[in-house]
Amino acid sequence: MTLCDAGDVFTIPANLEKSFDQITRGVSHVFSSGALPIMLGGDHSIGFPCVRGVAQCTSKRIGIIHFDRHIDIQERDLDERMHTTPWFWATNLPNVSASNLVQLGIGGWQVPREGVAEARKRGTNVLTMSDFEKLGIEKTAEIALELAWKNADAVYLSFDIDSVDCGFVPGTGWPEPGGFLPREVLKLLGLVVAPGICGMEVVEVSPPYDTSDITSLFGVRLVVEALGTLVAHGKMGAHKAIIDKPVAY
Ligand SMILES: [Mn+2]
Repeated sequence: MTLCDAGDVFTIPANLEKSFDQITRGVSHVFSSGALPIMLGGDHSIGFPCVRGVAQCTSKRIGIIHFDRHIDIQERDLDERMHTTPWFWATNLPNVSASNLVQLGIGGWQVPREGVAEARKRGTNVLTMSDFEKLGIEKTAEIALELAWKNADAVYLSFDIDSVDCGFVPGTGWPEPGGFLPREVLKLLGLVVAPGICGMEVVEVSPPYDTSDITSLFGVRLVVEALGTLVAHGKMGAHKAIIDKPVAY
């Protein structure tokens, strides 16, 4: 495969809305070229503009598989569309249905009631860490794929690093004890990526909080696992089939 580091999107961190517009432009530019966009956050607020960047290049329906300890679907937080809100806005997009949003590993100690109420109202698919423990890796992947791909044409992958137990990923803003273990989440990730993805983000990695770069290394490992899986299953480039709309800048 040919890899290209497209560099940083030029954002204004103090202006979320302007940053969102910049991120959407960057992602749609990469996606519409036929390349598979992989975004390294940044906090989880980028989930909305990243999905929007892909979604505006296609008339097809997009599902989302979301690894996180947090539900991230309340409308606003401190009056802003910040990192607790991306799926409220992403599932408002015309071709991104909440019924195709699958949220894996939910149940950390920072899951606000507004978000839980919104997820219930919209009918997103939540598999908590307890569900995962009962179901096991293969069954969880099977359910996630069935729901994310139901009447959808492509699936976007969002991976919040805090879905992993904080003992393995200290470099994050919301460290959560009791999350996925590295080996099991790498296997789960590979299983859900196997049928193909139309984009991927790894968010909430915060190098200033990290120790010996272990969180960054795990983030890289997630990307490598996804890319290797796409190649192994002949799905690298398959996302190009859904590009059917010109992008307006
Ligand atoms: Mn999170």
